[in-house]
Amino acid sequence: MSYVSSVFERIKARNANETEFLQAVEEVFKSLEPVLERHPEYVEANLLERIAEPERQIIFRVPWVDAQGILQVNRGFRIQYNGALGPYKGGLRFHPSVYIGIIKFLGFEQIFKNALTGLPIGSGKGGSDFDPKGKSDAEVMRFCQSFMTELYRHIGPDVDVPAGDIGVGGREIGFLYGQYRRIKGVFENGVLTGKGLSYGGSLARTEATGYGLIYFVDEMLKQNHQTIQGKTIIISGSGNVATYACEKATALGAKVVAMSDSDGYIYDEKGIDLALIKQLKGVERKRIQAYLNTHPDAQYIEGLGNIWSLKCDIALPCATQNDITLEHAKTLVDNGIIAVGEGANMPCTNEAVRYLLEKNIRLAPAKAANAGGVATSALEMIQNSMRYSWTFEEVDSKLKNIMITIHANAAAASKEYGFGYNLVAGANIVGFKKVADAMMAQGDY
Ligand code: NDP
Ligand code: 2IT
Repeated sequence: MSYVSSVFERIKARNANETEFLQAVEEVFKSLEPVLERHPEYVEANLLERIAEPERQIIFRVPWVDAQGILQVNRGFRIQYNGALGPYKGGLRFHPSVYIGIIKFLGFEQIFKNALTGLPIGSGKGGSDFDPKGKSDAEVMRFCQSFMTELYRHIGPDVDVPAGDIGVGGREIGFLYGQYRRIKGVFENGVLTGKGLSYGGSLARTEATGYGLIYFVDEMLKQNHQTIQGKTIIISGSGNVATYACEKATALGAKVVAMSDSDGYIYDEKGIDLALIKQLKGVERKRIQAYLNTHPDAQYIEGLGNIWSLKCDIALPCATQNDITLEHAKTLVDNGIIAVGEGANMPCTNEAVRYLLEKNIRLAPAKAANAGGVATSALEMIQNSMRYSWTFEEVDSKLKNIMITIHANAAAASKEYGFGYNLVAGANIVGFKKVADAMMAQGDY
């Protein structure tokens, strides 16, 4: 059995039932065989097994009182996965599906993503099985305060810097920071990113993941002498990433014809009315179906998977993991797709990834394509340290350069290690080598 296979077998045995985590590990390990052949020192240092094991996992009780006065209990998580490159950095996800396997897969992906940004950030991830849907602002505030009452002792601007992810946006980060400041008694705003502009947030952080995704996809298309202009695009999700992917794609001359939420999708052949999506999903927190109230010509179709049966040039899954299965990938290919850009984390199953690559579809992998969010979080940390803010244009231009550089580095590594133009392998290799070298240099055993 090869070194990679034997390590993977041990990881499987030790983390049975954590399916999403094992899926993420398997996908990364597949790219690393040629790297390990050229670098026997990584094998000697058992680097694969070390990198897959989190440095620290914190699981805690989050009690809070709901609007009816009933005491609710949720489970909180923070995984400090790898600190070789900098303070642990990564988002918090509030969603009822959250369990250790989800947080671990996200934290594992974050190691390589954060390394790809070229900025000094290690990897962390956290969250809770709390469901913000249907909760009042006051309930969300009480939950966030209780969550931070335990979390504060584990984080800090030079220790671990959480941010948003599914179910955690500007409102939640505000409540979390308020409680951190109250408990610590210091104005230490570099402890969280994705903050409001009034207390140290960075301009363009809200837009960064979606904009960065489009910069990356456009760069990928340029390798084939194409651009995003004039392309028909389908986006799953209608949250932070989906919204700003839609905004930038539209600004660059593409037409987004469908977006979704967890209940179903809207198809509007005239092009999605993004101002309305922002109002419905971002401000009013309604279901996407309400789009029909003002756009009766559009169609609403229940169920998430169906969105990939629509004909398009580019698919941008920006909702959640395992959104595009092998069956969906086959339908997309049959319908003439040219590219897939992963805005969400692990939105394609491993079988879908393999199939799309086999069919020569341009695939922008999540670790690279959605790294603009965390990269801009790192820019927010830099601004907080300087006690100074850059303009929107300054941050946006740094973001664009970062995305173009990630693309170039991933493409070069893929070629160097015999994968041709395969950004999935290239991104895994660049991220892995950077962290592996830092771990080797620091001993860490
Ligand atoms: P939001 O909470 O803002 O939006 C999530 C969107 O996806 C909503 O439309 C939601 O629908 C839908 N969705 C969530 N979970 C499911 C599910 N289980 N099934 C179907 N639909 C679902 O999250 P973000 O936009 O921040 O995150 C989207 C993805 O991007 C995630 O994979 C996240 O990890 C990733 N990401 C986010 C970054 C960021 O900066 N925010 C950075 C990099 C990656 P509904 O409204 O019905 O819940
Ligand atoms: O998956 C991700 O990269 C994020 N949710 C953003 C993390 C961050 O720290 O900005």
